[in-house]
Amino acid sequence: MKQTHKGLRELYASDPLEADRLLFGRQSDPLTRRGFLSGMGTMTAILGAEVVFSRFMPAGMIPAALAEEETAFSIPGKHPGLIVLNDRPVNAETPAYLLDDPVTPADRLFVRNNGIPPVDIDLDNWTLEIDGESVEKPVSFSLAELKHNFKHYTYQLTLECGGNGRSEFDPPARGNQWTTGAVGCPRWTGVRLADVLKAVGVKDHAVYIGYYGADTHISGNPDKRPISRGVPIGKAMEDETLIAWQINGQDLPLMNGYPLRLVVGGWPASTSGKWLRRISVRNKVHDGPKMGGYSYRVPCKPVVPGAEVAEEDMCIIESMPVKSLVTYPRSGVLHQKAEPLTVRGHAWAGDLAVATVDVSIDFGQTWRAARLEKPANRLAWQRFEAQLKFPQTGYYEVWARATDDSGRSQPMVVPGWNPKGYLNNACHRVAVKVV
Ligand SMILES: Nc1nc2c(c(=O)[nH]1)N[C@H]1C(S)=C(S)[C@@H](COP(=O)(O)O)O[C@H]1N2
Ligand SMILES: [Mo]
Repeated sequence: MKQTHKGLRELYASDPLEADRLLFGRQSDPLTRRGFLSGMGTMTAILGAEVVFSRFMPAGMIPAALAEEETAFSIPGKHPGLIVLNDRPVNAETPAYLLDDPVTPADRLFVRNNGIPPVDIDLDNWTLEIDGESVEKPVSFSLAELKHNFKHYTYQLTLECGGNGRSEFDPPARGNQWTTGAVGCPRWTGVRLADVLKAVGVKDHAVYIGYYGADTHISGNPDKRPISRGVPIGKAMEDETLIAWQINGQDLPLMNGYPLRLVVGGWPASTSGKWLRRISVRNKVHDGPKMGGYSYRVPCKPVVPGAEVAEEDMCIIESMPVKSLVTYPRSGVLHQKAEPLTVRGHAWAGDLAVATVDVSIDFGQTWRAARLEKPANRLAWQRFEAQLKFPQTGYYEVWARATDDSGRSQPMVVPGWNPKGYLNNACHRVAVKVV
């Protein structure tokens, strides 16, 4: 929890009123905190409870629960075991051992916010606008219309942040220091983006879609958007690309985009817009915030670690690369030598399927094939399992390596350095002490 609250404590030390504004999510009278009373601010979300007497709390004073380094707190609707990497904005990842379920429970799905989530969501007046240069005529749907007018589909879809694994890059890349836990694969229910776009009428020259959410910029500037990304029209029109309102049969958690979000399986999760209010069908590559520069883009050609790369030599990340995660046993486990050890986890490969998963207990000298299940549907992760025997007592590492159906495997070491630390699909390793 050490790094967890650092940003927040620093901010309270340097600019307490600004910290208040960011965390409580609205402007207030600095003396009375009036204005914090209604709605759910980020602070409420972080503390997991409303600050009942917030009106009496001196302005600019950090809540004790956050000031104390070791105090455990969790994000409402989220498993307390998630590791909070940043509280400004809220970002939290899931330890590998908590991702063991074949279908990720909603409370275990990571959270990646670029801005401040919306407060006071009014479902009756929530609309989704479809507009842009490449629609016949802009159309607005209420939530009820969206749910009523189109057929519902449920798919299990892998959502992985493009920056998952960033913490391993050297030289280090700035941004959330994700280890392995910015990934999950719940079952999503919604309507096909393609059905909605076809109903609205898309022109032939459509190139890209871009989303707009109801979250606000971390600076508090209402004219700035935290993020607005998208995908080429071909990906948008795939059967599995959903406008979803449910995870595993329940409303989306607020932090995962309630009440409506895009889900684009297999692509960087930054394309899956949360708190979805608007989709623009563009006649060019979408140009919203975090589409250009170094955001979610990597050098088009490999570069030397630490190199300066010109913006025009950066390319947008599309399908995510093949990857796997050992979710059982938990790293650091003690294991009895006489017993075989069951190792299991998931493997996924962006737009592709996983063909094989191999495991090693001797630092990659020898590998053996794990049993690999078929995905529940296209773009869902696949379960693998292997029984391992250990020749003698001692320290081992179990390594897992997946290969996609085009023949590409995960690298053993951190792959292609890039300025912002995306696409680290190196093999996952867990420590096992055999006694
Ligand atoms: N409106 C909006 N959509 C967003 C984001 C955001 O900050 N705002 N973050 C994106 C990024 S970078 C990721 S990795 C995923 C994270 O989804 P999750 O928080 O549900 O796990 O949401 C994406 N969609
Ligand atoms: Mo992300």
